[in-house]
Amino acid sequence: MFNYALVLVAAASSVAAHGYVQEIVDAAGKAYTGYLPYSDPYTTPTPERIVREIPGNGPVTDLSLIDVQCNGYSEGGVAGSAPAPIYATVAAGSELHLNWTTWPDSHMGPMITYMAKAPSDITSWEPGTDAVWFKVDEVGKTADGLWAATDLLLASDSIYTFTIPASLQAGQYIIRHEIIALHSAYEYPGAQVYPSCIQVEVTGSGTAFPTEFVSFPGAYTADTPGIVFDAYDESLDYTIPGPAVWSG
Ligand SMILES: *[C@@H]1O[C@H](CO)[C@@H](O)[C@H](O)[C@H]1NC(C)=O
Ligand SMILES: [Cu+2]
Repeated sequence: MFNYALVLVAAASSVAAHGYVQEIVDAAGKAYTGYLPYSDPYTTPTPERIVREIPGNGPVTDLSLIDVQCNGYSEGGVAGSAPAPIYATVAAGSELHLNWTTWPDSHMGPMITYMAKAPSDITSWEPGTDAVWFKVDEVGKTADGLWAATDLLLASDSIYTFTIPASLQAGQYIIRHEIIALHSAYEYPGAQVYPSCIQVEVTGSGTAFPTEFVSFPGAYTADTPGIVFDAYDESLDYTIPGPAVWSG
């Protein structure tokens, strides 16, 4: 049984602690509301979103779970990456702006974006543990010691922007975007992964497609560079986890 007032109190007190993508804006300025974990489940009729359902604003720390794919949880009511009912249409080569809820400045870390092409209808596809993901963007720590999250994200009004590779072949894709918070990443488990999966149809006449892919779970383990890291040692360079960026 859910007590709505208690849920609201819990949401209000934890919003300050973590976060998720609350809005997606395309290059033409069209805005799509993200999956809102503290209101969508209690709204009738259920709002249709382009973002796959997440349980809340908290992180995934066990990198072996399907939870690390789209932030759906493996235990309880939501499948690991249960499909969303609709998708956005975006042109190859165009920018997408991902609007995060206010990110706590204690949670420093990289922001990384992957894509995976759906072999069939995106609104029913679950990649499971298949190696289908390729990285299209990453931002870690600058030479000046500024982190993607929180420094750069806060400086841009909580908007993270990346470009759909211009030569990418058309089709339906999941965009898997994440912050990995490193404030307690001294050992494993410790790094906090905050993934979101956004469903899009990419248009254009491109023909390019990568040849190397990773899986989620699978891409990150305790031994992956950048998962265990002392973020408070400012002398350290940071290696962003995962494969090289594919830019088409
Ligand atoms: C981000 O989304 C929220 C909720 O829709 C909105 O209030 C806010 O203005 C957006 N931020 C920017 C910079 O557009
Ligand atoms: Cu937190």
